[in-house]
Amino acid sequence: TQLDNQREIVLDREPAKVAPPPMYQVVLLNDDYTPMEFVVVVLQRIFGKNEDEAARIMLKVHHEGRGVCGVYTRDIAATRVEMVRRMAQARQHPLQCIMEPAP
Ligand code: TYC
Repeated sequence: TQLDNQREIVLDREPAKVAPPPMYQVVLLNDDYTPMEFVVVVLQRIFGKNEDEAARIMLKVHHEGRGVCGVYTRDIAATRVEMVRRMAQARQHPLQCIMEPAP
């Protein structure tokens, strides 16, 4: 709190620990139409994966129905979800991307 912070200054204590922000996982969902190569490019461009890791995540989604692309603070997760949606829309692919609280 503000009062704790003032006491820290006056008494020269260590700062109170602050709570870590809530984290969100960005999840890709499988569908029957989006090309595998497009999903790999999305994972490379938007989530910074190398080709091997991107292919691994894409195949996990393909086989299991969903897969985590990364875990971020709320705003960064929301921005990346929107970037995936725009990239998919631009090519008319039905690729779905969601965010959910990290367990
Ligand atoms: N199932 C798609 C296909 O067979 C590939 C795919 C993978 C689509 C991952 C979406 O999130 C996805 N072409």
